[in-house]
Amino acid sequence: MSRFLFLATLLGQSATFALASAQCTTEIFTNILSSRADVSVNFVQAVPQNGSFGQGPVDIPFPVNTTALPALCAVGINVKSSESSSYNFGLFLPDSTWNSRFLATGNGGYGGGINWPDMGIFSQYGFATMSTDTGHSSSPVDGKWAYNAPETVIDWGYRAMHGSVVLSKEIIQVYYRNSSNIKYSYYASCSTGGRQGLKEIQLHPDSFDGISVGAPAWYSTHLAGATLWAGLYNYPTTDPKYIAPSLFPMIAAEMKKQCDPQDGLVDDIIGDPYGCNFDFEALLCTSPESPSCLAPEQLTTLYKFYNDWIDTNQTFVFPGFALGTDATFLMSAINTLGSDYLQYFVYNDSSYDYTTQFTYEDVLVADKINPGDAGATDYDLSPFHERGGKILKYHGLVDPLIPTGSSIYFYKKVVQTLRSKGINLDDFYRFFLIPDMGHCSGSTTGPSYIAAGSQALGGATHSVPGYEDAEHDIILAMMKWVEEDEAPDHLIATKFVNDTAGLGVQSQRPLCVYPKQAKFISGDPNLPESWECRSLY
Ligand SMILES: *[C@@H]1O[C@H](CO)[C@@H](O)[C@H](O)[C@H]1NC(C)=O
Ligand SMILES: *[C@@H]1O[C@H](CO)[C@@H](O)[C@H](O)[C@H]1NC(C)=O
Ligand SMILES: *[C@@H]1O[C@H](CO)[C@@H](O)[C@H](O)[C@H]1NC(C)=O
Ligand SMILES: *[C@@H]1O[C@H](CO)[C@@H](O)[C@H](O)[C@H]1NC(C)=O
Ligand SMILES: *[C@@H]1O[C@H](CO)[C@@H](O)[C@H](O)[C@H]1NC(C)=O
Ligand SMILES: *[C@@H]1O[C@H](CO)[C@@H](O)[C@H](O)[C@H]1NC(C)=O
Ligand SMILES: [Ca+2]
Repeated sequence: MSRFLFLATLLGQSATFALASAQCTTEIFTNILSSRADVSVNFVQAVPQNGSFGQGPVDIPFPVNTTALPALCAVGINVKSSESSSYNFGLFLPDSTWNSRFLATGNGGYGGGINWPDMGIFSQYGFATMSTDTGHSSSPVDGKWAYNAPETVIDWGYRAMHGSVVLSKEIIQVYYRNSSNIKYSYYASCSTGGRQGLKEIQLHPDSFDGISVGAPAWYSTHLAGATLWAGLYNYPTTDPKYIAPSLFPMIAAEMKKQCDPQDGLVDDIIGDPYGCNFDFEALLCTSPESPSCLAPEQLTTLYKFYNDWIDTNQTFVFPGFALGTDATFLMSAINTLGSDYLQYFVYNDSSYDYTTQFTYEDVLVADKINPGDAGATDYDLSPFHERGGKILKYHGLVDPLIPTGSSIYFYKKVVQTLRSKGINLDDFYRFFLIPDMGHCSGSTTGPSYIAAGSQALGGATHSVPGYEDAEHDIILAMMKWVEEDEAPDHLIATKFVNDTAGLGVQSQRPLCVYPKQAKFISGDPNLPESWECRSLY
């Protein structure tokens, strides 16, 4: 029996075999996968220490090579998922630095492409990492690929992620044949990536021991509807209710003025938007000539953006945005993240005129069709709790794309579902709001970097330079909780000067386990010890 055939017979077995060190060759992977007629190897490439890898512009969402990699084996795999669909996934398999752990990462929006950049970051910790293109190729804001492609929508919904996770684990077990089994499996990603992580543990609680998910796009049908709605509130531009983009800075300034102090410090950061009883009427024009103010009709538009969408029969549809969030992105134009979903995922009809036809009824239609069963809407996370899984979730408090309130809503729904089963969420699911952070990463002045998915830091390969520990790095916090049963009672977010690691730390601040929040006590506000996690009331 040839060595390759012998290896192939190991597939799926948990035996540890002492053979030569792992070989990064096409034959190895072809043989590992020889029993799977639906699977083929796209490429296998050995990347040297400090090497780079990527697929260039064909990987539309991630065209830039990830650099400074540890020595690893880069692998591309294709899986046929139906008669009319297939998906690809990529693996980074570190050579001698493998930490005996697996970590999967996800995608953004409707984007199709392998997330080599985040795989690169997480491989720096020693993880064998995986990302799937979810079965198509597109930018995050382009949903046209879903037209007439229901099987591809299923791949995007959950099938590509799950199939890739299962196959990756099998490949990894065989590839590292002189190592122990995979000790732990993890997930880390944001946005659609957050949805993918929650969906995977809802469908397959055994897939991961721990997940770190940010700003999850978990309520696909309602999120897309609300995204379209936000643009339509402010449409057409000739309507008296229209707010021109040039007015948004003035609105933001009024929100800062009224809502900044509630966290105990006036510092240009709204740490407690839900504790702010905002007086919208302060924005009203005091005379017809006032240059920068709103008419009553315009105020109505703003009310809608910052309040829950309640529709027919007093039904809650989706949360509004947190006070302090910049409405420019969603209210300056009708965003394809909303309109493409209705046209291509729901109605399969590019002539569907959302500008005149869209109402709450369309959200109900979307729920009924449930494109790709993508929504991570199963609030009963008890199976994941029972298998010992841990969830670290976070959401920026000025997320202009996915309302912060949608993560709060999900959390509360899980509380409502599990409390009667005697499950305390703090035992397995902790949630952090990040003041001043936008969608997944980025803040003006606030500390928001925690080394999470989609948070690449300038001047660093991974983690929080100078603070590579479970208090500052959410990946290490997740590992500590899973592997040492030590739950984080807070995290500390970091702001580097110019968001560049080498320039030093500008400020750090605790992120508190929801519903606690950081209140300023005294001292230097840039130091975490000047803040305390306190209950809301
Ligand atoms: C397997 O790993 C052990 C420990 O790292 C090493 O001593 C041994 O030489 C390896 N065996 C082979 C066949 O690579
Ligand atoms: C790593 O690669 C980069 C880019 O090729 C190069 O500039 C740098 O000197 C290398 N660093 C080391 C330590 O080899
Ligand atoms: C990116 O990496 C790929 C694979 O190693 C390589 O073929 C390509 O030349 C790289 N592109 C750039 C711009 O470095
Ligand atoms: C989508 O629309 C096209 C064009 O009208 C039609 O040929 C196709 O059957 C539709 N597909 C689905 C899945 O409804
Ligand atoms: C609203 O309630 C009425 C009366 O119960 C019901 O007939 C109708 O279908 C409801 N509409 C929606 C959109 O839920
Ligand atoms: C930070 O960026 C600004 C604007 O690009 C620049 O003027 C400033 O010099 C930078 N500061 C440092 C310490 O590099
Ligand atoms: Ca403040």
